[in-house]
Amino acid sequence: MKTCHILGVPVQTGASRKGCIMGPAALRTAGLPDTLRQLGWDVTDLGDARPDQYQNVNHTNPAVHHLPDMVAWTSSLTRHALQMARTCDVPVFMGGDHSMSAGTVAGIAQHAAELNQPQFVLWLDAHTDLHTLHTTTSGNLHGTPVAYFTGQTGFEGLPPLAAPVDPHNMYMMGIRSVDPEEKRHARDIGVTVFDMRTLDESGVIRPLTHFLERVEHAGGRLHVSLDVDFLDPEIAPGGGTVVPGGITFREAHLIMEILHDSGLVTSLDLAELNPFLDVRGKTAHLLTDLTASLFGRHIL
Ligand code: B3U
Ligand code: MN
Ligand code: MN
Repeated sequence: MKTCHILGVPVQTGASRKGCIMGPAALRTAGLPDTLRQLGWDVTDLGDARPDQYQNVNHTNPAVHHLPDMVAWTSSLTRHALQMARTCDVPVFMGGDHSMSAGTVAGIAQHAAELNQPQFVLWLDAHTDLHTLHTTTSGNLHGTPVAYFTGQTGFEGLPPLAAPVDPHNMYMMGIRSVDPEEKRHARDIGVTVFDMRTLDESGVIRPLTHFLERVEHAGGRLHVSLDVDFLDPEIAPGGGTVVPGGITFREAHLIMEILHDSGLVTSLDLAELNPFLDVRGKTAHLLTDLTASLFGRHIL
């Protein structure tokens, strides 16, 4: 039986709106752990993580806020993620705002380096989250994890990375809100962005299978990071930075089913669920159902 360890990550200081702290509780209420058990997985819920000790860190960019929180969460989550990756088949991180991924991906990538396998990341999001501490104008640190874990400069005060993810192994889907500095950055470092125009023109299957073939060919490990705002706000209202024109219900399930069938996914983030903004648990249930599709739920 395949094993899955689930960790709650109640962090909300990377976002501008409060509420993501309740994300793990909402996903448990929606039945995520039991849903995976019913699909035949050996599931252990590790409870909620805590940040490490806070330290005084300042930054020259006055917009940046809650940097000590991100530092404390990143060091804690890097350790947790590494440990979980060593001890189960598929770690799942229930956020929590997307600043969580600075730590989860750093730890997961460290494990891939131990195994001598390349780490790939599929970033499912309306945003590229490619700011550094210097380029962010909102100062909301959930807009920075990708630049951090791909090893870009401009993260003074954050833990040094043991194993940065190669930007060429970084694929993004659903992108439709990108700041000018992020655009430049994406181009400069060579991440692959399947924006909404690409998906409208070609559908979701072609870019996804192209990506999965690359992962398979490279013998890579695959981390999926799912931000609530990847999805259209009509089906997923429970996010703090929703953007119109997102992925539909059917596209989202199809993506998860294709990911499952590939057998390549080795870890998962569920980020940015804000139950305070959700409508009767709709988004929490959708995330649970999408995770079920990723873990092998079939219609027939
Ligand atoms: N790029 C903008 C908006 C944003 C990024 N990530 C989220 N929102 N969730 C920023 O604030 O950095
Ligand atoms: Mn995000
Ligand atoms: Mn987003």
